Amino acid sequence: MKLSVSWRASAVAAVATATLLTSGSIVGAAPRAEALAAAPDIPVAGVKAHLTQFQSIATANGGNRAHGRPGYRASLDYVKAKLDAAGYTTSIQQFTSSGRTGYNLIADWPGGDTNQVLMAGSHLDSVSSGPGINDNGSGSAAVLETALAVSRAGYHPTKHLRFAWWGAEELGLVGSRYYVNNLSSANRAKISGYLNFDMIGSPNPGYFVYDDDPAIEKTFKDYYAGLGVATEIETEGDGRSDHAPFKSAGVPVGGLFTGASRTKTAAQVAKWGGTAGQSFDRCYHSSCDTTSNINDTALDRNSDAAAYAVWELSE
Ligand code: DTR
Ligand code: CA
Ligand code: ZN
Ligand code: ZN
Repeated sequence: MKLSVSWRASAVAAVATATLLTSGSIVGAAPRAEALAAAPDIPVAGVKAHLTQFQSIATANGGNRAHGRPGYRASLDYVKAKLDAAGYTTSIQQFTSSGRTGYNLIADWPGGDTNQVLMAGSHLDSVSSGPGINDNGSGSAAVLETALAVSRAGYHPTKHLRFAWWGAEELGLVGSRYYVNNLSSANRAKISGYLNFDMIGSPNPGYFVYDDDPAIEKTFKDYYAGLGVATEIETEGDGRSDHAPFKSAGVPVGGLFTGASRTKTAAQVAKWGGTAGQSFDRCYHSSCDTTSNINDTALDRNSDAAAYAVWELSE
């Protein structure tokens, strides 16, 4: 669903009115007017343009963007160039896994209190069997477009913003674990939260919210409540993505997920549409995980939710 400006204005007005009418805390879920008003709509066309680039990179490099293969480093170089041009301070963290060199890309937005760092990230690597457009071009493209939206808006929140694209997640959360393990305890303590986006455009989508940190969970659920879209708690992957090393280190984490190889139930179809008895993503870890393996509505909604959470949690 394309969120028009009028939708946002009326939503802000509604929240403001509700505040006036109740003159107390609003019971139930409603996005905070300030954050809703501030967070920009993320153009899904911009997110899809990054997916097209990832697809081209995979096609030109043996059909994948896997750890240790040329397609991964080419994907990282693409993302880095966009961020450098947008004014980010970028750094590449190198590591070795399974005898091959891997890389994390870290992008810091200048400004904010560096004692309170809000992070958002996604793994950039695919499996070796395919281009990995939903898994996880979708999360990588959404995080990139959110970072570019921060730059376009000239947004300078209270907290310091840091974005990350992880290597070798498919080998076992290798890049994100390497990053967390190499933080000093002092620097680890400065991270106020980590938001993870891994598979957020599945073709037969569900809308799942991580239930790790209550405040982050509420932020995402409030956003979806504002859209009138039901969510479920993410249960398929506790510990199965890059939020896990941060959680193990005591960092508050959260994130969004649209489903992988589990099948969608009839009850879920009733609230989300799609096809019952079919996987959320039939091309999970397969060669068919291409740009045609994306649900644009899910990608759009989750990209907007990512931006809303970054604005809301960095004030
Ligand atoms: N580990 C992810 C896929 C995955 C499976 N369950 C979840 C839950 C939450 C996030 C991601 C996942 C991968 O294959 O990259
Ligand atoms: Ca959008
Ligand atoms: Zn995967
Ligand atoms: Zn993944």
